[in-house]
Amino acid sequence: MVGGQEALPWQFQWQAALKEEGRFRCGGVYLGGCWVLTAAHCVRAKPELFRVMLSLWHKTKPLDTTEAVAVKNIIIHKDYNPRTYQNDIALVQLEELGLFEKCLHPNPTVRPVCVPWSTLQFQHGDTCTLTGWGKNREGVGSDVLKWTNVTITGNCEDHYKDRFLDGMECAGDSDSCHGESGGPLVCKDASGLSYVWGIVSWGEKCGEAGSPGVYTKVAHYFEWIRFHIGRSAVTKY
Ligand code: 4AZ
Repeated sequence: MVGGQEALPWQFQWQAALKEEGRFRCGGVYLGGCWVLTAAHCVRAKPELFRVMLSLWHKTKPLDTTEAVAVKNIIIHKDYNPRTYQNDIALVQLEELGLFEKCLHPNPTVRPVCVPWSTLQFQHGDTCTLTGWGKNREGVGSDVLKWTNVTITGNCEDHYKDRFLDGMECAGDSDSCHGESGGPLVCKDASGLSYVWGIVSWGEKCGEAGSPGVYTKVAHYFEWIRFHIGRSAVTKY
């Protein structure tokens, strides 16, 4: 992340981290039940190789509340295109605990974010919050979770031309960078509810004025998410 400041432990309770073979790979966001949302380009390996970390703050030093959960299944959008990054979205289904139909121990430090149901809920000019452990301007990843405000922008077609495709969103001012991928851009509605508006996907630079970061526009995939989670997340949470 270019700019931004360190979060407090437990400040962003929906934040997830994906580790692959024990190494930090990407961000993610908890949707409730046994489901975590991330970018498709983050999870191009077998489920067995991943662990989802929740209630994590320092990348390598877990808190007492940190949970590391195995992955049962990964659902990558069938139209994900690794060349264009279109449909860069994936659902990570967590492994259940023992006999219970639950994937987490009771943990008040982990809470889900809402999934936006309409692409009109937030718009150009709205300020939202990006969180992650990605690289700063010097190319160094952060040990502790950081956050920054970003503004949803409308100038992406102008800037990225035909690389800006359906299901993508742009945001600027502060910027995401390598290591933030899969993590959330969260917007609050007037009543204070938090929605995952974007998933960090790609960009040509980090933190250059006039070169916005590109996000997967989650509202565009509401039906896809609902189809795959079905009633499981709703009934189990
Ligand atoms: C990356 O390499 C990356 N500034 C993520 C986001 C952006 C650029 C690069 C957007 O994962």
